[in-house]
Amino acid sequence: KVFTSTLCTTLHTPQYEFLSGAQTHYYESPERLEAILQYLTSNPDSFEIMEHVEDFGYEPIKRVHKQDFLEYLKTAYEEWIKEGGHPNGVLPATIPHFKLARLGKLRPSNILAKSGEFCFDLSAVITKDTFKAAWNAAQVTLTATKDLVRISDEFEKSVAAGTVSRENPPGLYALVRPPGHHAQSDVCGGYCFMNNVAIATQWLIDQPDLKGKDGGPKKIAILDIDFHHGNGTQEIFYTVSNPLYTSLHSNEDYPYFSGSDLEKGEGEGLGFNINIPLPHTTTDDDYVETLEKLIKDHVIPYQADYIIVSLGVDTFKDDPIAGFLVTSEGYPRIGNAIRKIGLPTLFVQEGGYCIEKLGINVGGILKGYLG
Ligand code: SP5
Ligand code: ZN
Repeated sequence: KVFTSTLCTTLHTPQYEFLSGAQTHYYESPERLEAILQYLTSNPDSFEIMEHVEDFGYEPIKRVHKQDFLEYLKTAYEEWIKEGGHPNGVLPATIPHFKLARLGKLRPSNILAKSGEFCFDLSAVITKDTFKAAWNAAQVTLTATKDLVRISDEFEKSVAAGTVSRENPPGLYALVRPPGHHAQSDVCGGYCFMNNVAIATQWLIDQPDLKGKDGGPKKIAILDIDFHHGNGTQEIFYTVSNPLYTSLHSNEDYPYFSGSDLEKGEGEGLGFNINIPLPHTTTDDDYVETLEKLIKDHVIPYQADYIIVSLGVDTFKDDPIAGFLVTSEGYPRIGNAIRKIGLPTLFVQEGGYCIEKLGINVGGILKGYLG
């Protein structure tokens, strides 16, 4: 089952961003979703598209993001225009590296100051409807997450009754944009504003009636297979032991300042943050082998109740802004490796920018998962 909404393709359309100092078109475009949706729609035997979106309100978002940051996302564009900012949208004017600002002593209320305080790069352009778009992506992801609970309960019953094998775990997919894994609790960047996966994960943990195997909250293992490290998801859960955050990503690319395998979590979270940086030369075989090892060594022993996948296909060999040597034949193998974990899984769309192959690559992972 695929959860999406037309708002994912109509809202949030910045005209440009800056890559290596050059002004380019905005790679994180509505066409990305249209391409994926078109592929899934033309495979009706495998995919059922749901356009129903439930409104979970502000609470689940506030559990992950700070109030002043959310307020900023909501009001930034209007203030920006009032101050003479370019209508393309808000981008940082000054990124605070000053000691006093770091200590939190200087927090000017001016939009030009806040644009840097709450954003870490030149790719997260805030337009008139960016808040609404990010809100919508979070709500679609939450809608899918609620259904994950339902299908997971059904799955457990069927397994107990012996009508379904554990080898065939159910799966759902949230087809959303803007993506989320670079968004931290109070900073946007890397095309991300609200961290959809983190919001969904925290919501599952927060449900009072959802009990895990040990009587505590359900346990979630996050598998981040986007080419870039999910600095946002890592930051949000760095000091807790639920969820387990795991990521395979490039060892020499954006966001540069996070993703080292020395980042293992802190306090109660120590050992629950697993980063596996990989070289640009990573092939299908390399990738699948590393993923299977990650699953065997870390994901299975964690004994999670659910898997949430940050699904990026910017690992693709022809991705225009990223890419390992992964081919379209590699994606079904990746999906199959995830299926073998044997747990109900929610896939949430993150990056992937090679429009012509997005459908087959995302579809490949999902089909590989379905078996
Ligand atoms: C969700 C997601 O995939 N966000 C990625 C944002 C990446 N933005 C900066 C990309 C920098 C590209 N560097 C090009 C190096 C060319 N070899
Ligand atoms: Zn990415």
